[in-house]
Amino acid sequence: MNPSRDRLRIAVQKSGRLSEASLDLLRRAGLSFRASRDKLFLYGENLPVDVLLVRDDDIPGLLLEGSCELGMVGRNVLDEQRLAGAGAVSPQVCTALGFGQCRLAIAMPAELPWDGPASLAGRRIATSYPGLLGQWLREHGIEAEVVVLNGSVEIAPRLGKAEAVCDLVSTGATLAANQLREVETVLESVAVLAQSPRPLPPALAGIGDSLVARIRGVLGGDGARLLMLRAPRSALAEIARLLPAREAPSVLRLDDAPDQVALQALCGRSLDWQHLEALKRLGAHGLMVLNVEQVLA
Ligand code: PRT
Ligand code: ZN
Repeated sequence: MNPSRDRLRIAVQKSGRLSEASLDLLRRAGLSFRASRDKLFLYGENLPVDVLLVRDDDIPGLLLEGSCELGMVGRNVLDEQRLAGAGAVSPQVCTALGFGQCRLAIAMPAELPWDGPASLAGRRIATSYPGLLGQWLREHGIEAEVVVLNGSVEIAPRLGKAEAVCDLVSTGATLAANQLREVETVLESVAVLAQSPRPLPPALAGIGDSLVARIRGVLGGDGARLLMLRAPRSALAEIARLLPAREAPSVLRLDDAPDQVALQALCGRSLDWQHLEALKRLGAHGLMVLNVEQVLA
């Protein structure tokens, strides 16, 4: 950690599955940036925040050593490195980010018998995640040989290197193309916003809090809708009961119609046509639904 630093650093994947969504989230949190000539940094233009572009595997280490205060990385990478690390400290998860969903799963060639986890006993399992797989095997009391590979795990059975694999899966197409059958889930993963376990220097703490709050705000707005309507005052209680609202609606008095009110309610993504029709039946009119861009709690 450099105590003289007055700009916060956030690490994101330089080029890969998480890159675009990570940068998009930062833009939606209000950060605008320009690239450095060597393309390793994005300089924040309107906030004292710089984006470090790195391999995803480097992000937990950068957070641990304090070279970056925040990072966006798959839970799979974070948990694997936590298990591999000897130290007690590890980066803290601030929030899940809603992209990069996948699962670390065990798969076997379709022709091999599967009768539950015990079928893996004595087998060789190829993986890039020895820490997570090892933990799962211990939890299930299974002795198997873990074969560590850094890539192309799914072809290990065909090469005779292993009888099973433990790899990331999203659609399952890669497993199917290699005639592998998914049998167990070791970890459900998603990209997360992680924070360095080191205390932030005072100059950076406020910036960090504000960036995390903004990111939470963007995520909180995801799928949220603002419902606006007018209704008879007498129907208010029933309307409030029906709304899939996140909090109590705001009710405004109308000077020109004392028996009517205007109502605003922040609703989740479950607000649908059935709700609107039911509200109309209760006497609501002038209904409007707007998508919410940001929420700052
Ligand atoms: O270069 P760098 O080290 O930064 O990138 P990388 O190649 O290590 O990572 P990358 O970009 O492939 O993945 C980054 C992160 O995206 C992972 O750590 C996961 O958190 C997340 N993620 C989400 C995935 C997948 N989905 C995924 N499907 N990571 C990898 N895969 C691979 C999987 O390994 C397998 O080869 O996609 C294949 C399976 O996909 P399906 O759709 O056929 O099931
Ligand atoms: Zn990687």
